Amino acid sequence: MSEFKLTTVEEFEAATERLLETGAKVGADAWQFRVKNQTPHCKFGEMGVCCRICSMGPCRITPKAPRGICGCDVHGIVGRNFLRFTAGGAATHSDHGREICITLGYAKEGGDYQVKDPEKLIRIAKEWGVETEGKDIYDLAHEMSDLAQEEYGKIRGVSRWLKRAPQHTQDLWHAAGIEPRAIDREVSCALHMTHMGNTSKPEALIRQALRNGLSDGWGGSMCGTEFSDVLFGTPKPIETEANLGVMNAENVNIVVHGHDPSLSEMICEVADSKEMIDYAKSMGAKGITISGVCCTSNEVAMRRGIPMAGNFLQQENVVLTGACEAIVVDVQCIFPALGPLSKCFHTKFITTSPICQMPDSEFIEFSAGSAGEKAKQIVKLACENFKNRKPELVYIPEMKQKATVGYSVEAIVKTLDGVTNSQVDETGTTKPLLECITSGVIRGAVAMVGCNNPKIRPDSAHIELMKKLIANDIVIIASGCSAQAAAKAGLMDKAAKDLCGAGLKRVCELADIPPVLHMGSCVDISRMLILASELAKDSGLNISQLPVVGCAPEWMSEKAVSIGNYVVATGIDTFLGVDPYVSGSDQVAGLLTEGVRDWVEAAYTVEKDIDKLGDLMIERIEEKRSALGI
Ligand code: BF8
Ligand code: SF4
Repeated sequence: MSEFKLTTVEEFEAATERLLETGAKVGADAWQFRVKNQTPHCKFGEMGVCCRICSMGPCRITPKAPRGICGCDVHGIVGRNFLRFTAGGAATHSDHGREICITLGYAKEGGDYQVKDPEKLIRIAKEWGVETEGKDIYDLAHEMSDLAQEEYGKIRGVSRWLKRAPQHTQDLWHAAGIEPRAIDREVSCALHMTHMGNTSKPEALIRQALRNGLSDGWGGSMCGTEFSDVLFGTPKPIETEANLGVMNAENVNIVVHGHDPSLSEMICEVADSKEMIDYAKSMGAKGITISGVCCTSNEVAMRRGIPMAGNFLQQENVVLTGACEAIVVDVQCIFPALGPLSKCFHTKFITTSPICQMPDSEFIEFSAGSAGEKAKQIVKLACENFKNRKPELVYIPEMKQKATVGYSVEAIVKTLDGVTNSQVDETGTTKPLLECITSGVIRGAVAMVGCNNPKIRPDSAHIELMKKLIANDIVIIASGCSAQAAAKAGLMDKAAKDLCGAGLKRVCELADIPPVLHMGSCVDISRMLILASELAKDSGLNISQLPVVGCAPEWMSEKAVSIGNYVVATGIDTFLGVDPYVSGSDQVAGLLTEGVRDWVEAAYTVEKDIDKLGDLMIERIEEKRSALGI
């Protein structure tokens, strides 16, 4: 048996260095160089004290200039900026969710898109009070597609998904006046509130930030996750691999990047056909390798075992291998840098969405109605590009790790229930997991999420924190680029159990799971909300009492702030390694780190010292255990 060893951040960096050498030969730029030109960053921006929402400004708050021209103080400016940041993230996740709801409307028997999980569709329909008896599954899919899209603009009531939360949580939201209404309305309302001459009271701005976050997590993102499962299947544990070594020098390499699985699913489907594999062979390749970057990668890894080439700050690296025939992107987290970079190589940079158009890309518009045909066009183009590869520029770092991914809530419940109950029951509960927690075999759980950010040595915070937490018998549930950092390091290999404390190691052995569970993309953080809700309901506790915290140590995007807000608003303390541009206002920072606790029983902690961040999480988990007397 070969000995298991994690891949270190130093090894990641050595591979990147080698790739940057290739880049230097062809005059390629990279984020490592651009970051030098952009630092030190503007202090006003970092503190959140610059306002440019009207053309009397920009106004910057200093001790000598304590108010903007309109008279707004620093707290109003910082609070407005924070709310706008949230609205950007909530809109982005939710619009992705809407696209999935629209795609559901195109599902048909034998079509490009089909209902792969009819049971889940029926379950959601029943939850929403829709008659399912005797109904054709595709008629039901179309009816649900309409209803889900209506969630974005309904004229009365609150999000349908809120009912999934424990009653206590729903009561808190009601009392705090933060139950999200129509999904689009909360984004509009946030932009309205932050227009010149509207709200400048921090408390009102932060309340709306939570509400807008909730419209994402318990609205748009939940639509995205749930209906993606209906269309593409609910993830189950599946083996895959991660890191650049998953690319194959002898094959046509297509890298899918972005977030919306509608495109990547179709590319995978088409690339798997004999017709396309033969076509690749006719172009001199041995076959086709699809790999992924960012959340699109998480989506297809969870459902198809498609390997993960890397996460956010590794997106340029895939092109620098010189072996990428096409990088095909849908939406979000895509570096505009890929345009000019692809021009230094033979790589085709293919944009596909009107939402994400970039210079120096080839735009092949993708839509649910013509999905199969467009996917075929893209895969063919990549195959034809194989002959343009410059062999002298090809270098793929031999670096990859095995990973078991696909831990949806359904899969976690089934896996753990299977260990304790000899008769696996389809409607299992979270009770076995709760027993592990209450007995102390597992001390608690951390939801590790979010991005990379050059402000933090890439992946180091994710990996170091995970190692520390699992050694302390804390199980990790990961998503987004955090999940990919774990997979690249080897923490999603079942053999990583040897790095755990004795309790968690035992659970990993009995349940045959890795200590870091891959729960999907960033919209899939809605799965974490459901898991927390189920744990609370099954234990009779409030979510805020569970020894569970959230953590985004390397976050960078507006989406991450929206996520942070809905995780906190759901009653889960959230730990950040990067400041959300609020240090300029003690009132706003105070609300976020303490004040909101009065409304939702949880708050943020911001700590840039990553080791300390880990200690603080462990401390919080132990505090919650003591409060419960466990
Ligand atoms: O939505 S973790 S860098 S890829 S924003 Fe983007 Fe951040 Fe990665 Fe997915 Ni989420
Ligand atoms: Fe300045 Fe007020 Fe205009 Fe902001 S809204 S730019 S603080 S005048």
